[in-house]
Amino acid sequence: MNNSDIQNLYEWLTQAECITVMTGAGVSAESGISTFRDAQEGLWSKYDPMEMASPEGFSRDPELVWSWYQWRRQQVQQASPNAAHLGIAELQKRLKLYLITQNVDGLHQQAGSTEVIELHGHLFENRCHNSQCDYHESVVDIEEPLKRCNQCQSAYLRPSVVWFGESLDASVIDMAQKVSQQCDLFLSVGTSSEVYPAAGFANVALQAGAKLIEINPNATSLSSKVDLLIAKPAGQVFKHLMSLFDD
Ligand code: BJW
Repeated sequence: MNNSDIQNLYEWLTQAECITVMTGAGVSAESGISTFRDAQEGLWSKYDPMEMASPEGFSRDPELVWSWYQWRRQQVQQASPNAAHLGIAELQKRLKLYLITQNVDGLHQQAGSTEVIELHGHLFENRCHNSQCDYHESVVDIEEPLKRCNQCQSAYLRPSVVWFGESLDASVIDMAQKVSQQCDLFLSVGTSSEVYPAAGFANVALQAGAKLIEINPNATSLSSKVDLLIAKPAGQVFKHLMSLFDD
């Protein structure tokens, strides 16, 4: 690891007045949770996103999609926050830092982060697939089979996550937009920056004059625009970074 990159990261973070961090699946990779687009192990190398993460896919085969999400819930239930989740939570205690995540795994909250702006929903919540019905419930039993909604008695319950073609919660988008515009440092961690509107928030920050930093072992469409690129796994970077706060 290049020590001067981590030293720069430390200095920019501690000198910033307001920081916004955007995380994606890569921040949870070192906790053993699959990413989506990594070539070898990413979920989309084995599963078709339009079958597993779209309302049309769920309507075609609800049993298949439900069982895939139950499997993902098991994977997350066995995982713990890694040094990146823990480091971000610690930074939030010391600095003015907003956290936006595309992840649905809840590991940032487990690590101690608060007021997390969750763009794509929550894995451990179900909601009714009928958009006219407002039924929501927390997941208690991750082995429960697919079931119909108790409230409307007709549609199936589904994970309370945002699939392709579905709108994100308007208040959540507004909040993400606001904190991206406000910050003077935007840190992108472990996202391919391919999925919108999430991928657009770095550009919002850039246009508002913020510095951009990316932590990702692989190049993304954001990499050419950043002021500092740290091409290493996020857990390793945060472990090193947080040791500088102890000195
Ligand atoms: C590490 C690491 C380590 C590995 N350390 N790093 C504008 C332009 C073009 C298209 C659109 C647009 N606006 C909307 C769209 C359509 C669509 C979209 O963006 N499509 C693109 C793919 C082309 N967007 C939508 O449909 C969104 N809805 C919407 O905009 O509504 C209005 C609308 C609808 C229709 C048309 C137009 C407007 C909804 C998007 C919902 C995304 N849902 C998912 C599933 C969530 C539930 C679940 O978890 O199952 O969200 S898909 C999946 O992708 C998931 C993720 O949150 C999201 C982003 O993935 P992420 O986090 O970036 O993961 P990866 O795997 O891609 O990348 C991991 C990265 O980590 C890699 O770069 C690695 O290198 C790195 N890494 N190890 C650090 N240790």
